[in-house]
Amino acid sequence: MYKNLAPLKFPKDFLWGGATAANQAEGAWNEDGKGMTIEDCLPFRTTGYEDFTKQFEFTSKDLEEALNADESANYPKRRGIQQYHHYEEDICLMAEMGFKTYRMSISWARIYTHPWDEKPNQKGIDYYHRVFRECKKYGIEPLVTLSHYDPPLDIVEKYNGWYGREVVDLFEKYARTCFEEFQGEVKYWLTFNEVDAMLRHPVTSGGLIQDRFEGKNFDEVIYQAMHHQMIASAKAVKIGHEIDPENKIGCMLTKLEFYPYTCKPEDVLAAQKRTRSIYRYADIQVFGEYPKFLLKEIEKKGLHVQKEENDDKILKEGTVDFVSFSYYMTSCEAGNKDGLDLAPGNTVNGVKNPYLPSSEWGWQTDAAGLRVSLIEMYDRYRKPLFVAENGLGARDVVREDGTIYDPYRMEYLKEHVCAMSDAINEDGVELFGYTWWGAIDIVSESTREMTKRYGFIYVDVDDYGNGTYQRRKKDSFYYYKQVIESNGTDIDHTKFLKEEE
Ligand code: BGP
Repeated sequence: MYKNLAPLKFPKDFLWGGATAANQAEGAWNEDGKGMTIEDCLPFRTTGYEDFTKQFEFTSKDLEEALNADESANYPKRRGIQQYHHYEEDICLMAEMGFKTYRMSISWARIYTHPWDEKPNQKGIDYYHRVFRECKKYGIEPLVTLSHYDPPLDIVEKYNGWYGREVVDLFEKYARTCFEEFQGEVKYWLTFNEVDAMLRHPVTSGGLIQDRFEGKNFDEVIYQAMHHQMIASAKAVKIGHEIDPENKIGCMLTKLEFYPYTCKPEDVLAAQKRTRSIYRYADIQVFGEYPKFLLKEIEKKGLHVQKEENDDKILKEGTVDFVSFSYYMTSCEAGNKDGLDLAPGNTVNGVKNPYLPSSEWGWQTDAAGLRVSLIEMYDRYRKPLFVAENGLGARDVVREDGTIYDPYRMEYLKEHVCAMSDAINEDGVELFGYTWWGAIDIVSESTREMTKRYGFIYVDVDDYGNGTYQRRKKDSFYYYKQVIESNGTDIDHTKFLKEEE
């Protein structure tokens, strides 16, 4: 359990809040002119993934099945938690906790039914105006992700996802529409969620279905698609600044931290290499050019990444204002993993750390690792940092009296607040906000379960869509309210502790 070294202290305007993603929360997958996304095609599969690399396997056959599925089929992202019809209630509950900010995403397919449409889908635009109006009502600052794992299915089918260079222009049009339509309502933006993730799960991040690239080096396809996303991100940043100089636009990466399994130099080298790999693309978004180690990797793999004449200039002109990231857990890495226990993490497998506890899904909780990560990223980027995702997925139980007693979530939050405070007050890190992942229970990205619950607000729906969708405050709802009210200084959770049932 991480204990803070220095007295707890946060900047007076620290942006406390919570996060969701359109594809995991909105539901209403085919309502009011929304086009299909790849996420609408991911079926629920019995869980128990020990190997996280398997969770995103997806073929053209799976796509065919999804397109021909009837109402009885179980595609959890199609229903989410029906936030499309509950957003007022959800935002009101967030306001009750005292949120200063709400990180959410806009679904491209809701803004343009088909990405090539001349005109945007007015009903989709109107929905987000309503959401931002609710946020404003409570003084909650939206932090909006333009692309959170839900590329329109149209680009998958017509351009093979982000592999097609045409998608850059389509995304630029979408980004421009968002910046123009929501000017004055939104000033904090992120371009791509977990920008490095395409290298681990290309289907949801890039709309890349491997069997559609017969005869091609799929590695090369991914690096090409990543290049297109980098160009799109840079163009979006430039447009966002031109349309509203008030806009603060950040990148967002999956902050994974790999500790050397032993002090053997080979383990140290292996851990450094694996941790460094997550910075490949955030480096481009921050520094406006490919880092040497990524160029070296592309060269050594013998890959060819097609660039267009002005691409270097576009990257240089589209660098971000701040760096945000997701952080859940840490792993170990070893030069030789034979015989070592592996442990799953956020879309990765690592060597199990014998000194850390594990969640029911095997993710190893490590608040000190958040402090390590903050130091590492601030030293690397020297830009303001924002924790865009941090949270604990757990199996919550509704007790006899209807309450949901979740001391494990309070403890997780408590120690990560301590770690952030020390990073700020001991290590000089500039950190300006924190959004807990999932502000409210939502469909798990990797397993598509509801059982893996993150929220301070319980939603009555199960893995199969059964339930009332009624919202209910968990005990941790009141704890987070206390943490926010005290600006992170009153983290004592003992008054919330009860007898285990
Ligand atoms: C991150 C995603 C989020 C969220 C989170 C938790 O990778 O950005 O969308 O899902 O992981 O993961 P999961 O939902 O798989 O437990």
